[in-house]
Amino acid sequence: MSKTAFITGVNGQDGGHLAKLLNDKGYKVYGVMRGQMEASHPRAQKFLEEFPYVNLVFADLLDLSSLTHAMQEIQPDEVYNLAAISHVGYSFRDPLLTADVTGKGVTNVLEAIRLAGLADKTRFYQASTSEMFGGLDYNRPETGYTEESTFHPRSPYGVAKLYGHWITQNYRESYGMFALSGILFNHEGDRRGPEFVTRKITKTVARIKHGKQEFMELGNMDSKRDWGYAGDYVEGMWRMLQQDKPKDYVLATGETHSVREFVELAFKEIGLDISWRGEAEDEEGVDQNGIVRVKVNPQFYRPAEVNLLLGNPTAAEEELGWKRNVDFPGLVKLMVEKDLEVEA
Ligand code: G4F
Repeated sequence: MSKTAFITGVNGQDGGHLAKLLNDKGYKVYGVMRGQMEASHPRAQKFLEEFPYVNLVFADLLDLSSLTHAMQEIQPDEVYNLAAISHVGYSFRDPLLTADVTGKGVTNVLEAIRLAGLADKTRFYQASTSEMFGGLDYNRPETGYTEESTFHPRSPYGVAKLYGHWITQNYRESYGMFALSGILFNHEGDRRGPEFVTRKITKTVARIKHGKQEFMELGNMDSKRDWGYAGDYVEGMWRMLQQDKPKDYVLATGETHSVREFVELAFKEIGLDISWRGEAEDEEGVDQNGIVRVKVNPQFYRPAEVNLLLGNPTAAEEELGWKRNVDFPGLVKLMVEKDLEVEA
């Protein structure tokens, strides 16, 4: 008998990668799309063109009854809670909605599983995040954050995710549920939304190559992230739920790179060498022909910033046999190549 999976946030970046992975593994896949949409809604139609094997469920993370009905009907073996307000910058503008969706929404999904009488059957994955660590000097180990590192979130998003992380642990301890969190460092790819810095850069580089734009505007370019490929990370999510006992894991590459380095590599893909002049808000990236390609716009700064993220995936590698396949240059290349096609 094939297993049944239920994915919230199925139309997000990770949702798409995971739906494909689970379908390839023979799962029957259900995915939640938010709100009162019908299957005939253009957004649902577009999604189904790419993922015809996903059974769409119209429920809402803020609505416990819709989730409970879905659990009763579907009786999933595995639930992956990927839905969230996931843009850190946006969470400063709408901290309460972020708390409701990204934080309280996790309890709604856990409660729905429990109320449907599935606490002993259904395995639950929570999408926790490296944003919970906060990147502050005092809690940053030389070898990268692990499952044991201290949390100090630096955004309403990070705070809401930390609530989701602890409530997952609480349901595991209180009700004996097979509930765990994957603490994932930044993961990107050709399904990434353009509001995130990597996709914004690769999309703009492609537009510059095709003569549609002359330069890009960015915020903090000193920020460093541990960037991996989302397609590799969903395999790790699945492996976590196949363990004998529920346990949280970090997924990361173990390397960290600045936004500036990402910019340089992306421009190299279209034959432009960027050099830098000026400082802080006056910094500019100039190509070998003297044309300004990168400017700083403080509009993209955040009220509090996570300056450096570096993860240590040793436990996941040793205990789950997980490893990433795409390295940093490979990630930049695949994203630029995709955007060169899209923007052509
Ligand atoms: O791409 P970002 O918006 O991702 P961020 O904030 O690291 O969050 C992502 O990774 C988390 C895991 O650690 C996830 F939990 C979260 O959901 C999301 O997927 O920004 C990366 C860095 C930041 O330091 C930001 O300040 O890039 C800096 N940045 C500089 N200029 C910019 C820009 N970020 C964006 N989005 N846009 C800019 O123009």
